[in-house]
Amino acid sequence: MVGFTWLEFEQQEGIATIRLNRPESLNALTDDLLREISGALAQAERDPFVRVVVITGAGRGFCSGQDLKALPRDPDARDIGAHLDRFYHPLIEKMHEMPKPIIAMVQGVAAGAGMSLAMAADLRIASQTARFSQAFVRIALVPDSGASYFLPRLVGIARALELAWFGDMIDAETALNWGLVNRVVAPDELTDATYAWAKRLAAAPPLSLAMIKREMYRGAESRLHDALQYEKGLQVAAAGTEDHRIGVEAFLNKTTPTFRGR
Ligand code: T3D
Repeated sequence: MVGFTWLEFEQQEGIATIRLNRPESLNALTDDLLREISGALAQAERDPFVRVVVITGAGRGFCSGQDLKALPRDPDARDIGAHLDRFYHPLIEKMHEMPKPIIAMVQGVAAGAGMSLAMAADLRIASQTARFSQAFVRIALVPDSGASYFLPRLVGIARALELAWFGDMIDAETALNWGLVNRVVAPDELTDATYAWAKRLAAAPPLSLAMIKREMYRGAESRLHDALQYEKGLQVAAAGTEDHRIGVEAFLNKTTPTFRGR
């Protein structure tokens, strides 16, 4: 297993946990940390024993976005487009395309690209302490790292514009009401609630989960006719798996299936 400096990577019972570990800056994203998150995801994707990924932050925050203290003082001295292409885009695309489910476990603040990171996960469970901000406008930037893609899909265009134009912080309850997070739980229940879902997903048929992920994201972008055709292709593949046979047999025999990912 590759070692990491800026995050903790643990693996247990089919669940890989990636914990950003720069708590003094609320886990602000440096190039090194971004490189390590991509590396940890690649490791989790390759490892056949990993079925689910949980991404979270150490300390009182989830992630405060780009480390503003790590930027060159002279804005002309950097190419932000190249920086996004090199460090952010591969990570966000990897999360979106990775066949395994990713859960963001959010405590405290998720701001700027830190909020994008949470939105690029498939599910979000928030502590009552969670807060979300499209902080970009506060430093005269625009939402990046997939925010313009994920945010309107999660909360609708009017709320996406409200969040992006004002850059205000919203609390966990608002995030839940707006559809930005799946669940809000008490701070001391966050870990249990997250790993209860992670364990259920780790025990579910992995090929079905992978196809459901592709199907849902594709469906959200397609016309109905195209979505129906795409669903059909995936369903033909799902029905041909050994796990499908195992699932049907278990149902008929009133037993609990053990899925094999085949
Ligand atoms: O190449 C590119 O730039 C492309 C990518 C851009 C994407 C982006 O993410 S742009 C948006 C970057 N993020 C922000 O603008 C958020 C900046 N942070 C804040 O506004 C506030 O810190 C928070 C609202 C997130 C939290 O406030 P609060 O009061 O809970 O905590 P705090 O005291 O402000 O922060 C605690 C420490 O973390 C503090 O350090 P100190 O004073 O104790 O030494 C603070 O400076 C540090 N910190 C927080 N956010 C960042 C940070 N340090 C570096 N970069 C940060 N983003």
